[in-house]
Amino acid sequence: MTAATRLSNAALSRLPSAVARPRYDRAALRTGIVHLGLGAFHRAHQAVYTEAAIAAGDPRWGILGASLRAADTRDALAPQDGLYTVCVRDAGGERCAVIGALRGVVVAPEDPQALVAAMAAPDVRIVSLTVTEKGYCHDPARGELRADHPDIVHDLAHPDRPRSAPGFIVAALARRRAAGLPPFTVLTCDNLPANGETARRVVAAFARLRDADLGRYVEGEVAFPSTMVDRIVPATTDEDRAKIAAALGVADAWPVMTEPFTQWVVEDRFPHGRPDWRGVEFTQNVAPYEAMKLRLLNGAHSSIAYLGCLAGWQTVSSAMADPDLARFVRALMDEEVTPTLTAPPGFDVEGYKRALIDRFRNPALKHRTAQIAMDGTQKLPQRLLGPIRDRLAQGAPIACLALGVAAWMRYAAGVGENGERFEVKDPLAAELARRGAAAAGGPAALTASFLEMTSVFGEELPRDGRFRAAVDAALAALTQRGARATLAAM
Ligand code: CS2
Repeated sequence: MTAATRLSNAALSRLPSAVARPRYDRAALRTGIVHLGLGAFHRAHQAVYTEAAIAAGDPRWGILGASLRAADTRDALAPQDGLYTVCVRDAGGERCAVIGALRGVVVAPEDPQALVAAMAAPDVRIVSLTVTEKGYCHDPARGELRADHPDIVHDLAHPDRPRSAPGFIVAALARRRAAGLPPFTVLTCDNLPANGETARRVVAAFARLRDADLGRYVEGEVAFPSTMVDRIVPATTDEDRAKIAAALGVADAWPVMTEPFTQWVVEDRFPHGRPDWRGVEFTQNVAPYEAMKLRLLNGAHSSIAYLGCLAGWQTVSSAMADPDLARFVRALMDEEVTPTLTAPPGFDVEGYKRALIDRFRNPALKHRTAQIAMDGTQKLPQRLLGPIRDRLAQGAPIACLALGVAAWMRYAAGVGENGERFEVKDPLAAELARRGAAAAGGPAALTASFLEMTSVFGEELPRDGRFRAAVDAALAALTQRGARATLAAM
């Protein structure tokens, strides 16, 4: 890609008229938000809402993005002045918009102190996060910070050169406090239960480990509103890049592809101000929205992902084209998950589920099952095990939920139905591989070994005979008959 053919400020005026673009003065933007974990999801979701608030006339909310690991996003976006395309797709076609809210990208490991300094700048009012479940360095079953997590151990030893999200947040808050500046609001946008409260718990725990007074400051002075975020954003492919280049007439090294649907429910607690986000549902209680989304959408997603990887369905829409899988998803939602939910007041749960099924069927998205399958140890507790606990407390059956758990076990053991090897991406991948190999004796041995992972399953659930029996039965069926025949027989 040569510079002349690249998306940039200079190229904006030459874009085809159908492509939306920033019409405001980008040079007048200030940085009001620092976002940790600048992945495709943030760029297709929160940044789009913020772009609209800026376009409506408020230049205070430009975004500085930070990558906590890799340099690839910065390398793609810096040569194009931080501009990138959001492409919204469904069966009816696609619409492109170039987003201008991103003012720059920093790669934290290259210069951690520069990121801390940027977060401590007076104009910054919000530090938002999409660092994925594992970015909280916590024990997913209990939701508590792991003081023995390697990044936390590192950050306690080097508080001014952190690696982890809690490490950066606390370093910047300490710096602001010392400078007499108000704290920023910490806005988590990850798919965690009670995500604001969880973020507060791990950040405050880390601060306390640094010093008790700092811990009290975080607990007393910093706001951590909860959010429910929703938009399906598959990983961008080279084919997508080629299509976007054709639509724009210039190359975008990292456009993001998404669906028409978007939802953001936010607890309205921003003591230091926030953008006038339109289309966001502000509420005092995010919990019912979040349970609904985590259990219906993400719980179904993970089940589809593991069953799909086993059965050879590479995308969610191709899996949903199988009538047995589609029936299973409906049964999972209707019979087992819905009875565990308390819908938000006035909310149409039936309509929500119908829309979800349509979203899963969107043939234009090509959302890969292997992408959703990653990090299962961090996702299972809130997506499948929470509803299983509620069902067991109601004395109700869990066959569908247990099949999702068993499919994860079969997948996480690393070998597919035709002997193919899965590349299991998970922070606990080494332990999963060890347990998978040691349990070669059969499904019962595999269940027994995986259920020893208390950071995933907790202490109580593995002792529940009903849970063990349901997972054992599902895993035996998957092992003997395969995923497709198991679904057909359900
Ligand atoms: C998916 C989510 O990859 C995954 O685990 O379940 O990223 C999902 O697409 C989003 O939460 C949708 O809002």
